[in-house]
Amino acid sequence: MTNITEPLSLALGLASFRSVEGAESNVRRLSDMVDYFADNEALQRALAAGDRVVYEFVELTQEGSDGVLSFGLTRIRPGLVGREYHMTKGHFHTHGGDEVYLVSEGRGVLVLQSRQGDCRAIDMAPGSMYFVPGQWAHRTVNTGDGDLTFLAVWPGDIEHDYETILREGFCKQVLEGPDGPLITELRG
Ligand code: M6P
Ligand code: ZN
Repeated sequence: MTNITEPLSLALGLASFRSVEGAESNVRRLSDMVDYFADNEALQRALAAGDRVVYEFVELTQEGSDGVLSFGLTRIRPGLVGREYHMTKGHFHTHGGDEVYLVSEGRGVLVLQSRQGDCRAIDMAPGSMYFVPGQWAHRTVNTGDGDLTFLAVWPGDIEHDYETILREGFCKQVLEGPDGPLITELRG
């Protein structure tokens, strides 16, 4: 948890975010992603070769309901588990709360799913921003050959709900196809 009361300027890199007092570093490895990737056999095969990092993020979380913002930088390494690209777990915000992304490097797909079952997949590219309305679950997928790095900004008073995604999965999967990423509709 942080309490930032002075103006701040940060380069969009994990190291500069980590240098802020109170920054929380998170690493998600293959072993943290069991039940998230669809092909469990492929996940177990990959794990046997080593528990590699799928993504890292550094968060500067501030608590408060008076317009306080939290923000973080996420870097997803390139890679596949079976035919599925490396991705974040993805989550809903328990009581809503919008989120904004700004991509600094890489190529990817933002998968969005509303509580009513609407489903979207939006291409992500450097220099573009993405707005996630509060009621939509969000997952980011690295479809490129290099890192996918993006800034995220969200309200200080949200809570993350991973349970719904674990239970129900996402409505779309992003898979490697013969001519690039292939987005398959699972439902919705
Ligand atoms: C971004 C934000 C964070 C999120 C992180 C990792 O930084 O959306 O809120 O925690 O990515 O994603 P996840 O929590 O789904 O693992
Ligand atoms: Zn979020």
